[in-house]
Amino acid sequence: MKRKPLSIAAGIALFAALPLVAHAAEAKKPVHPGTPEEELRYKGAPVPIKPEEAKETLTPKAPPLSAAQFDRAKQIYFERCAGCHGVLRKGATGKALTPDITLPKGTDYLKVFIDYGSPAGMPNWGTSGQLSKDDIETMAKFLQHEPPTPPEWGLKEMKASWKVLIPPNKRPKKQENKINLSNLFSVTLRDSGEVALIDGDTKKIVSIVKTGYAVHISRMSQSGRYLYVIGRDAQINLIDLWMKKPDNVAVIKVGLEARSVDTSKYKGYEDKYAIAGSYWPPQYTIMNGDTLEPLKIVATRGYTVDTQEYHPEPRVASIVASHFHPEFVVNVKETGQTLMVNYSDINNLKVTTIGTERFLHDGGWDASKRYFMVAANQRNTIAVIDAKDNKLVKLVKDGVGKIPHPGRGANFVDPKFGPVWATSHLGDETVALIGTDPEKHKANAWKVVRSLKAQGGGSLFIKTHPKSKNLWVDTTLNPSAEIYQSVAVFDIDNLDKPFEVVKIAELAGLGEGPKRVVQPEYNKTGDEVWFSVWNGATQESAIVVIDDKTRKLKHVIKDKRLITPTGKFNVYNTQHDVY
Ligand code: DHE
Repeated sequence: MKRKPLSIAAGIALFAALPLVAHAAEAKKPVHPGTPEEELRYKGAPVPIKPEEAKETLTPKAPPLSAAQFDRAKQIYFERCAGCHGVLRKGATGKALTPDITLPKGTDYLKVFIDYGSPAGMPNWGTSGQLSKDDIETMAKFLQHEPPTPPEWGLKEMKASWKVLIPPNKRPKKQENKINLSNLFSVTLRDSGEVALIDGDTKKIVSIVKTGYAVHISRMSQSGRYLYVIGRDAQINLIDLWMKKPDNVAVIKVGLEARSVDTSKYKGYEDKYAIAGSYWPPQYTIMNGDTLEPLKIVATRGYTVDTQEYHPEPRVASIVASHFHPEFVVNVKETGQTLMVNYSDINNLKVTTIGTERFLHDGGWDASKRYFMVAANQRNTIAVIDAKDNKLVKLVKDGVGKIPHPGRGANFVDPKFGPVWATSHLGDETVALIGTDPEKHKANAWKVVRSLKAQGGGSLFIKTHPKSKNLWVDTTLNPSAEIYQSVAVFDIDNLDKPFEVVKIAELAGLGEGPKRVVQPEYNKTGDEVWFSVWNGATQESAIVVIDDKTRKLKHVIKDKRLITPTGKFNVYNTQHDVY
């Protein structure tokens, strides 16, 4: 059946469209009565599961729906609602919407809720003009039926999607190109489903490699040879950087929706295994590092850390590779469990489950790479995990701002408080500096020692480099164009000094469009910092390279192939966890 397009932009990922839509609608009606726009933008992403794949169960007591209405409701639900409420409606950042809750409320109540939204975080889909009266009625009825369940994705499905394009014995024996690989950048081209490999020395595009839909992040193998890229559709592309022109050598789909990938980094296991976490099905998969052959799939369904109730859909958020043990650190969002997955014997898999905090999202190592600092974003908490002793050190709450979003965070030495790891926030303008040295600065360890005030809320990423004295903070999702098109930079040696604003988008000299500035990333030597100027898919985007010392423009990378650049991953810094 031909689907009716949704009102915003059919077929386009809602998140991708949001910056444009919000830009155009800035002066119009608020999309949301009670939740800041920056927070809304981040939550409201569509789920790439095809609605027709989800199995329907009609609930006898629920109001009837025609087959066409049911299809329409599934489509709207996956595109608009599942990102917050979960595919199975068991609740994630949004409330649970299972029939035991929705049936007693009834159609009229649910209609009002969908139409007007709520101060707790529900968008006003009706009064903002995004859903029609008919759609609202359909959704109110649909929510009283059992949630349609997407299919599982086990070894059979993974193997059917798995292709080794060039087997390891047919690959180069040594680097066959002249690129300075350690200063190469893998750049996410979000809406074209590609990554751009850019030579950090010449600033030229070396190759554009096809990847999954709405490609998300890149990670490096320990040796620096293999690049792993994951898309929201859970496709992983393995790229061999030694080839004359770096390209895909293997590909697999580990589920229907995913965000994270990493590789084994412990001594003796370099490049041996890869791991990917999925949002749907809720699971992680361990694969062969050089072929992506799936070896072990482990479900993350289970009990929440606090109320200890069963959650059917706990999504896998960030994953990092431990430097202290042959382990992956796997952060399970909805249950708030951090899993230390030991890969030394994957047939007899040992997993240490560390109860941390619900809504785990992104995070990074402290400078010693012993402590993993992960944001439980909806709990305004940073959980500190000791990867040597495999235990929770602290849930840092006091002084953490609203919705911490560190990316991997930033490590530097505060002149007064010693080594710190820092995060900015989606929900407010603060930057929290947390002490990370329990040996020489014990009194400051695992406490917010300083809270800086940056430009505003809507920050996604923060970055510095061991050789730099600058701390860069973006504000990508701030509602004000002046703020989201520029970044704040602090002087690490003088943190009391006001920050400087650098107008990155203006420096790019682009035409029309939102031109959101996102994710600072350093080059290998730490003397340049790169920013994406993220424009609409049909508009010109750019990468702006700033000289870190002078904070002045060094170079603008423009190319018609640079479509919606977002994350950038310098090979050396990603390989060695330098941030
Ligand atoms: Fe991301 C990291 C999930 C939206 C750019 N993002 C992550 C990680 C997770 C995640 C779990 C940590 C991976 C790890 O370290 O293993 N991101 C999600 C979402 O669920 C969310 C909120 C909504 C969605 O539908 O995906 C989301 N993310 C975005 C964006 O819209 C961003 C800004 C642009 C884009 O390209 O999609 C975006 N996310 C990034 C980037 C990183 C990331 C650049 C890696 C940062 C780093 O420095 O490592």
